[in-house]
Amino acid sequence: MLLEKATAFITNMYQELEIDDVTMNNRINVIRKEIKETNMYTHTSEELEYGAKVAWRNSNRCIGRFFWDKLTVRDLRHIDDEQDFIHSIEEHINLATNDGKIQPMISIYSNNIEIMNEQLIRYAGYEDRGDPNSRATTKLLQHLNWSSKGTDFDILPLIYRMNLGNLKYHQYTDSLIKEVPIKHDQYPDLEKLNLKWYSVPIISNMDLEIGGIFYHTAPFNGWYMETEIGVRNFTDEYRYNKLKDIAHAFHLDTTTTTSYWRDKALVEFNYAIFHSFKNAGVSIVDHYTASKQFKKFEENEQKANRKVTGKWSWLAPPLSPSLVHNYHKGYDNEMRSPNFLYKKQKNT
Ligand code: HEM
Ligand code: NRG
Repeated sequence: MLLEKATAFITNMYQELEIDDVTMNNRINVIRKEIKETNMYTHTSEELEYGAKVAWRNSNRCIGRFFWDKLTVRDLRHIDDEQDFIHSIEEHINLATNDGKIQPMISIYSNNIEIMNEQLIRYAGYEDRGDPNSRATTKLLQHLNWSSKGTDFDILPLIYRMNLGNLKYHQYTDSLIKEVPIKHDQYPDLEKLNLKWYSVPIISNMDLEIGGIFYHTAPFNGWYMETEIGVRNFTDEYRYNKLKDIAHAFHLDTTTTTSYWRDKALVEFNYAIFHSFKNAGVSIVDHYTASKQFKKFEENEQKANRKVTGKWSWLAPPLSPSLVHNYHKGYDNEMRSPNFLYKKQKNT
């Protein structure tokens, strides 16, 4: 089974990269021998890099795939020292943030290291404040004796475990995390809500599968699409739930839904998210541009004779979805390999 998956991966890779058949068959033979002797095989750094890029290309829920080939892949499988690990995570955050000009990046570790965070950067969640999505992680940290300020925006520390040892946490230095205050050029009251968001979404709870091998610790990032923050994180009732406060900052009549205050507030707020990031010099994409880029991706894939798979309900942006092309067509949600997988099944 592993040999079949390895062979399929190597064959795809070598054909796409136009490497000759002799080299390809030699590599498959080496892998066959390694699997026979050890029940495992080891990717070369080149295989890891190509595998991670194609895993992004195959991510059906991602609208950002136009840039799949522009992924910086850090092969960190050799790291086994705790301080080296922490340093390398901080380095990922620093290099990916890149003073605001965000670089798509993935750091791939050995499975002896585990990361418990959902994203490397997230805000804590308490009973009455913060991000409700982080309540379980925050409780876990409190068990580990983490103490925090208890604000709406406490950055959660990195929670990790090495070689099945004890859980530990590491608090990032403040200056490492770039955050963007949210303001609106026509409505100064918005700034008074003191909303802010971190610059870089670095997903750290998915498995990367390449040629039958699972990398459990492989945090990756691109940049935000504005609706992720504007439509979901601040607006969902089970997240920051701020739509009414935001509408008041925009002087809208919130006593009746027929004033369309919810819709109007949502549009202006997403405008504010986008321009706050832009003015702070932090990469972000609006949903129209992202959708146009995705169309280009579809065209590129067609030229390369590959079929684009996708999950429609995730590719349609949650703001004015019918105004972008991908709302009006269907996608096949077939799962390709390499890919990123949930560790535990999520219902979304
Ligand atoms: C999901 C945009 C880069 C892999 C998403 C989503 C958006 C998005 C809007 C949906 C998220 C949600 O609704 O919660 C972008 C943009 C990028 C980018 C604008 C800029 C470069 C990347 C990179 C990777 C990646 C670098 C991996 C190497 C994924 C995966 C998902 C996803 C696996 C599904 C996550 C899940 O199921 O929770 N992306 N993405 N994306 N993206 Fe991207
Ligand atoms: N919606 C989540 C982030 C999910 C992934 N989005 C990206 N990924 N843009 C949130 O924090 O709002 N990426 O790799 O860039």
